[in-house]
Amino acid sequence: MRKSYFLILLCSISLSAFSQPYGNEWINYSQKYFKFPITKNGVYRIDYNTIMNAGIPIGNIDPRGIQLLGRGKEVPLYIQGEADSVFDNTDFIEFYAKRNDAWLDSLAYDTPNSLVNPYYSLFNDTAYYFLTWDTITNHSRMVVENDVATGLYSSQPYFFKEAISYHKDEYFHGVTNLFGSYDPEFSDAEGWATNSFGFNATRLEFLSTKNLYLAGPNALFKANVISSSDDVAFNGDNHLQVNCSQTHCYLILFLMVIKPCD
Ligand SMILES: [Ca+2]
Repeated sequence: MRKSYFLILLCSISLSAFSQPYGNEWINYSQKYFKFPITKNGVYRIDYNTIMNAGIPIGNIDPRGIQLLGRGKEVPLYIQGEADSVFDNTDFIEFYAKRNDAWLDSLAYDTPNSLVNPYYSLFNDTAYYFLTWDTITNHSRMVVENDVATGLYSSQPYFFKEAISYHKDEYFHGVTNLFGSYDPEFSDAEGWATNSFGFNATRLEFLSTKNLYLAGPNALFKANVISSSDDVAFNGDNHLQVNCSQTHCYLILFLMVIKPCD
């Protein structure tokens, strides 16, 4: 009877493993991939000498077949001089790349919406990008605009700009049990935030909104606030209150009074 249970369990694990993707299906094992780290958002250029020094046989590669992959997607490229199918020593590759923020971290949480800081990764700020090539000549490319009549456009009175302020001062371990142990999974209120502040303390945060256009529509304000009070053994858990007015928001930490049991 015990053997029967064992066989059923093995079959179950086997079916489960084959039915799920591994996450590396994007790799074509007949191609070579050169990987490089990105730690800062921005526009990057890879020139002929850099490619040669990396050992990529660029003399044998049609630049139209060059492809860049990063953060789970193909990255649109601008390749100067690729139309002649030869990567000359004055040609180059340009692209926009982003470091690793918390774009994938929500998957580590029991509840994805519990992600505290979407701008700072729990693990690493380095994203690796992969350069490869094949014989296909219609990979993702930047659309080149040659519009010279910019004077015909009228200027806009305003535009929306995102101002972001985030902190990575202290790591909060999230929900604890009655014994103070942390959940092994990533849980509510777990992640990087400001230093903690206690009862009756005040915390001020300033967000720069340079060149504010007052005649425009209202701005949208969003804040992620976590509370990690675990003071129940002495005074009862603290509660956090967030208040916003037309001009500013403020946080209040107040004490929950525990009514003694009858
Ligand atoms: Ca060329």
